[in-house]
Amino acid sequence: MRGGRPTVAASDPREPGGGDGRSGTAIITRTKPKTKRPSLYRVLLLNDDYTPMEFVVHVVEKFFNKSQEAAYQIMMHVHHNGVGECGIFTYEVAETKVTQVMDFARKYQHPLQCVMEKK
Ligand code: TYC
Repeated sequence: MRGGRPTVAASDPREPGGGDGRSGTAIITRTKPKTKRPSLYRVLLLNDDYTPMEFVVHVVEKFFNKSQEAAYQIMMHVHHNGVGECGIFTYEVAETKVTQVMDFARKYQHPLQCVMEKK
């Protein structure tokens, strides 16, 4: 787990008189830097009957920085299972990948579909 238990300062009831004389107020101090992990999104390719296999392999290499071998495996996974993951990204990066793939497929008049889903 991340984040630490906040420290409570001042007002110690064991102190003679039962406290610091400041009417039970306490200061909560943060013990760790305030960091929030961004939500992550899977970018998926969907199968269709018309987009050539070589085109899909090229797309996966070009936009997801995969080797030809890895891209071929992903393409075949999509071909056999209907859907497959090309990568996991923060929202804006995932959105950019989807747009790039969809624009590229449209340019070559292939019906290839690319979508993102929250992890
Ligand atoms: N099913 C396509 C064919 O047989 C190949 C293909 C694979 C298409 C993956 C889209 O995301 C895809 N030509």
